Amino acid sequence: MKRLAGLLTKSQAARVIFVLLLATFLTGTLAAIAWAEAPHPWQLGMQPPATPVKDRLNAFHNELLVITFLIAGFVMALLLYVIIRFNHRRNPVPSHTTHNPVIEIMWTVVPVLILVIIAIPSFKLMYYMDRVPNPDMTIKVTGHQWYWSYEYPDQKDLAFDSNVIQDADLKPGQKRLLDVDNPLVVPIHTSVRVLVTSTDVIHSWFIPAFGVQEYAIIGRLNESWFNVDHEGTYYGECNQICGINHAFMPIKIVALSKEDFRKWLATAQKKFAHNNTNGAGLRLAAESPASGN
Ligand SMILES: [Cu+2]
Repeated sequence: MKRLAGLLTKSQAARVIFVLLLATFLTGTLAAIAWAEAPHPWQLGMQPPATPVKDRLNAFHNELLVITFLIAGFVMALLLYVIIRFNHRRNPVPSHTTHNPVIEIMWTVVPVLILVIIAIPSFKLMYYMDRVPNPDMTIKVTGHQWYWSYEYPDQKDLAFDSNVIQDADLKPGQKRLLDVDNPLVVPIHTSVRVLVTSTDVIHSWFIPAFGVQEYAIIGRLNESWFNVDHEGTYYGECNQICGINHAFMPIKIVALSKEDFRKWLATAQKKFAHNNTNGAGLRLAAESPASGN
């Protein structure tokens, strides 16, 4: 140890200590960003993933975090080195060098390479998120000021609106500004194609746990998809400022097993029968089957 201390000057020792502290800080921070089981106050990181898209988004996010920390750490170390080594006291006569072609080429080429390394998985992920080649079912989502409506075109045109539950009507356990009267119900392990549109202004259908965020634009049908891998309730919100009640059009999705979904479908088709056009294209009061409840 004495020999080691003899080898290092004071400034070198300070540098070693700095690097060790930096490494400790970086590993500590990265460990703290590990998964959380459920959302809780002061949570760090994103919601636990419920779809393969979100899985990949999380993995990519973590890779980027490592790259970002490495770059920030490197730049910070360089800055501190310059401050310590070349300050006025230690280096009274500064060098007048203004150009160094090798360094200039390096600090141009290296960032370009880093960006290319990031761009390749990024584009792959974008195409993966874009659409699913063979969807098992389709859901149409329409944004309105200020609620969502959902249609199941392959389930006898099942259709209903989904409105926020007002504060005064909240039952125990229901989440304020997140729970709705009629959630979107989907089966798990099913590739669901989502078609998103709007009837008035631009909205955005955003489900963090699914990694789905799709603009709802008037006269356009935007496409996205998800395949939920476990049963549960997932919340989202309109995340495009769309008017005075923008904060009051949440999204609630309930993912059920395929069997439970079929049961729900049977009741929902009765419950929302008054919305059902049965493919006739025209909604006639006389033709509507009696409502189940
Ligand atoms: Cu909106």
